[in-house]
Amino acid sequence: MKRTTTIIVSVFALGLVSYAGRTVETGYRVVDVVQAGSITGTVTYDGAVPDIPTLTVDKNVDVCGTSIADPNATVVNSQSKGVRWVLLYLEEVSEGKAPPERFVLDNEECEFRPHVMGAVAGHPFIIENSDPVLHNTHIRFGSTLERTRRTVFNGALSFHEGEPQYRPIENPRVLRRSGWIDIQCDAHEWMQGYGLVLEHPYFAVTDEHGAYELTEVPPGTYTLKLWHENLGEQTREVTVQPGASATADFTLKPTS
Ligand SMILES: [Cu+2]
Repeated sequence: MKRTTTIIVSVFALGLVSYAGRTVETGYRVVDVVQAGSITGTVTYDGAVPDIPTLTVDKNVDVCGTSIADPNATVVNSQSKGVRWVLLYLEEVSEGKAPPERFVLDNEECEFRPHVMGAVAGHPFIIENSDPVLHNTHIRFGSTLERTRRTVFNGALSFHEGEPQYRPIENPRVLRRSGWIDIQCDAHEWMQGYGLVLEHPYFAVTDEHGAYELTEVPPGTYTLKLWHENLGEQTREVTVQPGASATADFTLKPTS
């Protein structure tokens, strides 16, 4: 899996984010976006819709079931050919809209939900466990192909046994710097997810129809990047006119 990490270098510390008593310097400043525009589009697959392999489960089958759809498979909508779990993000945005209050990764039905996500450095990152089973979420910076992978979170997530409903556990953690992250469950080897931590909130992940939208974008010209775990990366220049919506559709081809 190829990943580009050039986006994450910040030369100027423009903003400070304070969370849980810690302060994180970032290269991004929150401002009122004047005449904001947006970038929307669809990512479609140019090829036969791939089958999703079924994996056999032999652990915690009472909760996880005896099989699970391979979470690392390429997910293509059979009608629209839209590709799900494609991450799109802008490079080098120095100021703009406020990030969401928090980012949530859930362990649910023995999968990571979402499978691919974006987050903003220095902002609350919540790991939940919605399953009545012990999960062990392990987050590392860098891709699985890199040898120097630093663990940023490694924690067993228990559950509330004996209650009529299991409550989510909230473990607020701060991802203090930007970069790609791998998310694995050390208890269930099929559980895998990916994330990109940025200094700004201009990213989106495609839905089940391959659609995405970047909202409240300050007018200007940007480098829009696309990443899919199996289908690679693309880059495109996109200009957002004041108050207007720009369209950027992509096509992904099968890898040989
Ligand atoms: Cu697990």
